[in-house]
Amino acid sequence: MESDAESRASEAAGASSTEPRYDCIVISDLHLGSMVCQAKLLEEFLIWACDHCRVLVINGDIFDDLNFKRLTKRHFACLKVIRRNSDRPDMRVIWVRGNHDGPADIVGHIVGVEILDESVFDNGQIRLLILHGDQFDTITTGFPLLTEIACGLFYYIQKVAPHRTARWIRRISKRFQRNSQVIERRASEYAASRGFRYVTCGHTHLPLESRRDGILYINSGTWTEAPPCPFVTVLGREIRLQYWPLATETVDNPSERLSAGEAELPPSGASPLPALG
Ligand SMILES: [Mn+2]
Repeated sequence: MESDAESRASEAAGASSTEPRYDCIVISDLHLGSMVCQAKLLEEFLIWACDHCRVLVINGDIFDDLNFKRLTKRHFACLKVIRRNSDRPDMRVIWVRGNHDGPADIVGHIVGVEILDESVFDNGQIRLLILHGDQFDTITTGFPLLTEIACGLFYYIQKVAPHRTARWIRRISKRFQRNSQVIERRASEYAASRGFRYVTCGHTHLPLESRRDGILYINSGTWTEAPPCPFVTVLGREIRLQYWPLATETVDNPSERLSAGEAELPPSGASPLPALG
């Protein structure tokens, strides 16, 4: 029998039969094991994504930490979708580590798949550098314990008292937005130094598309905040930041799509709340 997620995903796929099969889809910051992970939506998205791309890249912070006791049934369901699509001849799943996952070799060993520090996607038209982005973060690399404490606190606040503390969160969010700009700048510089014109990171939890000195930077945000949840698609020479659930008007009017480099704002209702990478 079809699960709820499967039937919702096939509904979405049916509604979007004009959706192409993407060359590559990138998502990041799933944070499986955390109580703010949008696991139900993620499972539905993964089922759809596995049928709509040739390469699926999970760009870090797959897990919230290596305490797998925190994974719920729904979190395991997401892993199951990935695993059951991992051996297909027509699709590849690539795992890139994030700061919450721990070292690539350790988490790779536990999960039983190869986990990379960075990855390159190349369809002959777009060469995309894919890495989590914590490498460029002076806060998390400089103060790991502080980051961990603040992260726990932030999740708690989002879960327990999201409205009462909204003002405080907005105030501290300004600081993280600045951090997001640091990562955008340093990732773009790094990509340029390696001869790339396209780079995607996660880590900041703030979806973003920017162009700097001819480098297109896309941050794929997170799946720990209120939907719609962001993901990056590559098709031919077009690279885009999109949101799940898919906006039907985008599907109905493919000609209205933005081409690479044009900023696309999240649909109204998208939470601008950042979280700690
Ligand atoms: Mn993260």
